Amino acid sequence: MVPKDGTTTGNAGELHQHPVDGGAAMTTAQGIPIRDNQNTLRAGDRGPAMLQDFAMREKIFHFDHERIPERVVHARGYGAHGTFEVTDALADVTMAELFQQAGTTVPAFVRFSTVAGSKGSFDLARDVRGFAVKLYTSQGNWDLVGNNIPVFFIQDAIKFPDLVHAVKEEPDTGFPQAQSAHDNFWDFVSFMPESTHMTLWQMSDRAIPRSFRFMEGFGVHTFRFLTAEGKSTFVKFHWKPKQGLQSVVWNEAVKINGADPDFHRRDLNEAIVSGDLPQWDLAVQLFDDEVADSFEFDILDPTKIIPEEVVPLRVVGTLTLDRVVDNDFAETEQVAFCTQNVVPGIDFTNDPLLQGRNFSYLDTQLSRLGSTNFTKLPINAPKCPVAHFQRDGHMQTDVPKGPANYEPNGHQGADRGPRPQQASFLDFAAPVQGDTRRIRPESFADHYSQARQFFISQTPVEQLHIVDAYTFELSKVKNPVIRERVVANLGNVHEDLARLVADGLGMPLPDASEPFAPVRDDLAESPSLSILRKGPDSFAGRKLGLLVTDGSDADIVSAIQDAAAKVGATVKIVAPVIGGVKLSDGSRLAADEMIKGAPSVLFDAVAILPSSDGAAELAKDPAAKDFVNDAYNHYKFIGLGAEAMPVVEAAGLTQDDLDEACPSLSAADADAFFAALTPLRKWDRPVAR
Ligand code: HDE
Repeated sequence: MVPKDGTTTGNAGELHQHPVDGGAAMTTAQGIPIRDNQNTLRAGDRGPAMLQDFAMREKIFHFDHERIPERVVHARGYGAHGTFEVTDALADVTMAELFQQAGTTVPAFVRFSTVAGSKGSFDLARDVRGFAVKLYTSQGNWDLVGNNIPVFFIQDAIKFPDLVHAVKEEPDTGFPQAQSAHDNFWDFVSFMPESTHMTLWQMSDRAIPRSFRFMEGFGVHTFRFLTAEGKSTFVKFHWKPKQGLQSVVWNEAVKINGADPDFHRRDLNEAIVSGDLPQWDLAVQLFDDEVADSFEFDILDPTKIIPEEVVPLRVVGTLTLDRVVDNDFAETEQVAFCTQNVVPGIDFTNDPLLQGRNFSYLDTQLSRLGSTNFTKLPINAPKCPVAHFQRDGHMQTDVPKGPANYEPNGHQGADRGPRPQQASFLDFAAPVQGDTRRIRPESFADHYSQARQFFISQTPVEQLHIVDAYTFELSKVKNPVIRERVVANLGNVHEDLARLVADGLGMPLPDASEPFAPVRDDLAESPSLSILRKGPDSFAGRKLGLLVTDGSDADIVSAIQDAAAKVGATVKIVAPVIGGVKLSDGSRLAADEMIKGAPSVLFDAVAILPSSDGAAELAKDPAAKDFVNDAYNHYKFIGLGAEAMPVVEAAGLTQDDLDEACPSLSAADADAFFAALTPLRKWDRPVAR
């Protein structure tokens, strides 16, 4: 109500506002200060909303357009900032300024992701993980857009839309979400023997990592390093986690997805925030034409690896993730990785997948970010000078000065603008010949030899996990003809693999399919392909779930906390209620989780330390019984306090089941307990698969 003299009497709505003091003055996006963010301007106390309420209209207008298209693949991801430091100069093979001197550091941004699921899907899908790194170098951004698996499903980019359509939700039903365990994926794969090698990796525990921190990363394709003189050296890029490798088991993954769908992102966030900074070494495999020609496969074929035992890794730098993002949308969602972002001294090869990617990544940004000016967003902007005559376009934020917007030009001085310089990006002078044809070269025809090599390089436990994963996935395939085609392909990989999967599916073993090229069974085992052989050398960076009750022994609890701090591990206190417990000495211990919200799948090992009354209560609690049972069935180490037996027995386990992997706990052996956890799992425990 506005009095005749034009002064306002205030809004009636103010009567219903809770006064909150402090904070900067709130404005509209146009900077106009506003006095009420709760009530739309009304005509009369109970009357209609007024169109003239620009603050309300602007607010809703902006909200309506908050979403941008999610990535067509790798939609679910999590990013962090870091620093990359060169530890071994590569001046002999590349002119890249970054690699001229040990000690050079550049800012980095990394985004980890799953491939198939939507942005809101769960973290522990069985899937390939993206491992995309942007290095902001003095010569522009270098994006190494890799995966945690060193090979790919297809050899030619033209098949990518088919692959992705096949793995995503089926178009008629709209499910399943974030998983390959369905007809369309295996139907496609069964007709694409070139995918077999990658499915071996995908069915291995590599596809259910415990944490982003415990995965390797690979550039996949063969790239080139180039000297200023144009001399080329082939290079493959590897990221090696200093934390060691670790995965979960499938039954655990399924349960983690329910208990904490954000398991991986939470893990990375917590590690960085707590100062336990994850690190990876960047290693390169360097080789020349002669070595390339000596291989039985084509180095341009992205379904092949070069075993580390054949061309050794040279560690050249270290990546440290040291800062979480300030804003998930502005940084992680808007970061635009592009495979074509390479710097002088790095160049592409003719890998047909890489060549297709070099088109796709730039192209997709227009669809996602809506403007060719996406390079101006803070997360994408190079941290070196940028000078060109690209102009205008949606959301242009530059205000270029002067008359020149073309080159060459005859303007003088500052008006003239930038000019191409000699000491700049150098394209490899590749000799090219031959007819233009749509062919798959003969050198790309062997689809099974390296798949076999991968299988025989695994430990027996890992081989069984691969068998189980194929069996599970194919059990979700409704059409038996598809199962038969896949198992027939596996027959070319390894007799045992095909037979065990056929047995698991309850089907007769089909004849192996006809391979396009003879399968080599003489490739040597490559131990570096196993995860279990590359485990950590301590429990550092891992998490112990400590189950306590009122009356738990205060000395042991503090001894465990001290011992954990010494090895760099985290202890999470799990209690019957989130309010915590009163320990034996009368002190209060705050809980991190209540037992009903913290199943043992969230921890790398557990310890059960109830008082005798507490144990009697826990023995009645289904959540506590599952806590023990799952830990046992997932091969985890279980530390037992003196009073823990009733809980263990309630879970159906007997003293006989409690092998040396379930050490009894006293304050004196807390250090020894953590040392015993180093292998992470007790794989020889007799658990039925
Ligand atoms: Fe990607 N891929 N990809 N890809 N890819 C995308 O780019 C594509 C491939 C990878 O965290 C998209 O910005 C084609 C191999 C990662 O933002 C898109 C082909 C490898 C990420 C695209 C491949 C990858 C992507 C979707 C076959 C491992 C996430 C959104 C020729 C070396 C990057 C986007 C991030 C994302 C296309 C194959 C890794 C559509 C056409 C091989 C880690 O451009």
